[in-house]
Amino acid sequence: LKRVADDVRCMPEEKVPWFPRQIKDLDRCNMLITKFDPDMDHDHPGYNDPEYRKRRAVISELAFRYKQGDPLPVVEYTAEEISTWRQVYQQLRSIYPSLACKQFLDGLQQLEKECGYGEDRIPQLREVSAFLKERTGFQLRPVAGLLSARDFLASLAFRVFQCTQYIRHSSAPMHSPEPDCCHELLGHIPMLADKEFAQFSQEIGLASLGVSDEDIEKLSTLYWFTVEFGLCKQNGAVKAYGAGLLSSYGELVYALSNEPEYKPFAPEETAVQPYQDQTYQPVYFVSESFEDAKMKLRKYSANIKRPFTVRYDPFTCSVEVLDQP
Ligand code: HBI
Ligand code: FE
Repeated sequence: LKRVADDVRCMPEEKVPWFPRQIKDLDRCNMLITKFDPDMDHDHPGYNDPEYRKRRAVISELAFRYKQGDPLPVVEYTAEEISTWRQVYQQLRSIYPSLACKQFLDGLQQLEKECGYGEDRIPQLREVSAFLKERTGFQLRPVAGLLSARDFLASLAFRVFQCTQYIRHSSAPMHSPEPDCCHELLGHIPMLADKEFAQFSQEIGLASLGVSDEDIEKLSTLYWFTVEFGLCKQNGAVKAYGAGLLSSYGELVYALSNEPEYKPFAPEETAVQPYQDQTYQPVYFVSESFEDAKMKLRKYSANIKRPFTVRYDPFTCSVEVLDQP
């Protein structure tokens, strides 16, 4: 294997989009998509609430200023914010035992025991990141909102999860058009404490580095139907592991009812399935296991056209770029 020089003249296909090589480069992966944010989206429950928008601006600023390696910012949440969290926590917590997969329930139980999870306070990213680092090597970094798929996926290659720190508007505790801390802390974090799932997430990230916009779109759709809305079989029953489901009472109940269509997870097909970001999914994909999903994803990724291969070096937290053998 030959190392590819950074100099683009050495690359036959010059059109390889920039991608982060070192964990520090994630400071440049900060392209926000504003379509669901409360300053832009007229349907956002906080659009007509100047206080809420001011609060969001303060918390956004913490994320904009953050550089890799800085201590994670601590937010002192207000009584109103904690009350929103409590409602979300109580309602979801009551249905997890029957609807969530085993890995999620294990992770959540550990977080409740060791990381201060509970209905009375909103966990801080700093303590959650330290917890994950010990379990699976994942760490968090603060982000001000929805990121571009390319930037979001790239961070996963480094086992970095970009995490929002604000909470949804108090008038709509059961729904948020954009990711918020309820979605991250309840939906994503318990799963990221699972080794197999963490590996799966990093591999989607590695597969995304430097690929075309079309391939980003497909990987993003795969991410959507697995990490966000995935179902899996467990002891003969179907359970939820997707964070979009595990942070939405309504869709979690719906996804595991008789109403939606189920299809077996098959990356080639899943990657081109149209999806919904405004309402419930019309179809969900069911994995046999994370092991199985990971193997299928690997096979899919190996077929993505890229004039080089990448390998993550955990000692230096960097991506090695190698010529195709
Ligand atoms: N940005 N902050 C943030 N959180 C997400 O979960 C997220 C994102 N950007 C894109 C995205 N998720 C996915 O829908 C895929 O496009 C990768
Ligand atoms: Fe998410």
